[in-house]
Amino acid sequence: MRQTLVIANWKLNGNTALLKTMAEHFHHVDIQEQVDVVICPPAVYLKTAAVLFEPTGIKLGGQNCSEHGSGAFTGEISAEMLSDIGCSYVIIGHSERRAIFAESNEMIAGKIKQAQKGKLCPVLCVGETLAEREANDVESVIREQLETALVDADFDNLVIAYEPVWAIGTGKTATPEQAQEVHKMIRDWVAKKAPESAQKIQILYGGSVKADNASTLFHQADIDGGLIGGASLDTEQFDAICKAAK
Ligand code: G2H
Repeated sequence: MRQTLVIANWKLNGNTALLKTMAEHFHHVDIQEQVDVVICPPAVYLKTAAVLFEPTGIKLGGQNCSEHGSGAFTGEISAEMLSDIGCSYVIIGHSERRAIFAESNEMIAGKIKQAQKGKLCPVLCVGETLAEREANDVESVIREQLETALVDADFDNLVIAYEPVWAIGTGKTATPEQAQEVHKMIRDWVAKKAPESAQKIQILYGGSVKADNASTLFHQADIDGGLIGGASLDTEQFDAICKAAK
């Protein structure tokens, strides 16, 4: 039985006040028994978050890390640094990083390697655009993203997030059936690469998950939780999503 995992991706949002409100709320609400919860605020808030969330059992993650370990790479943050300040996870290859910051599958492969070397669990994001879905290319696009990013990866220390690009921040969500179909395809792919890991690996759905659609999505056979953007900035809504994962 896989543990359900809910990850908040704050993106370029939030502040100390929101961290305090969230931490205070989750200090009183016991959601940790059946659901693992991770919050990924902007990197500058991680140290404060580590102190505030310590009593809640909620874990922390970075939204990105460098494909390099150290050196002259101004502005970069390494996986080891994230680990050093208390992170357990790091999101890698989010579609916004791929599209806006031109991250290639090869760069993403380097980041996965650094994350695992730095003792973080990478959350690899994959997903197709609307044009790719309409051209019936979903399977080949996702297979290519998985194949290139996960060369030599440790499948026992990895989370995969399926995020159809057309559903991100648009209010459009994949139907539970559409999402389940892709999740099963991803799990079948893992089964071929690392048979012992296929039933253990957590595969999350992301893309306009809200309190009112979370439960149906999370109860699909191969959906093990969610990567939540916009709705994770609202304490009550995020709490409802975590409860839907129970
Ligand atoms: C997809 C998701 C979180 P949102 O990017 O990664 O964002 O829930 O706002 O669609």
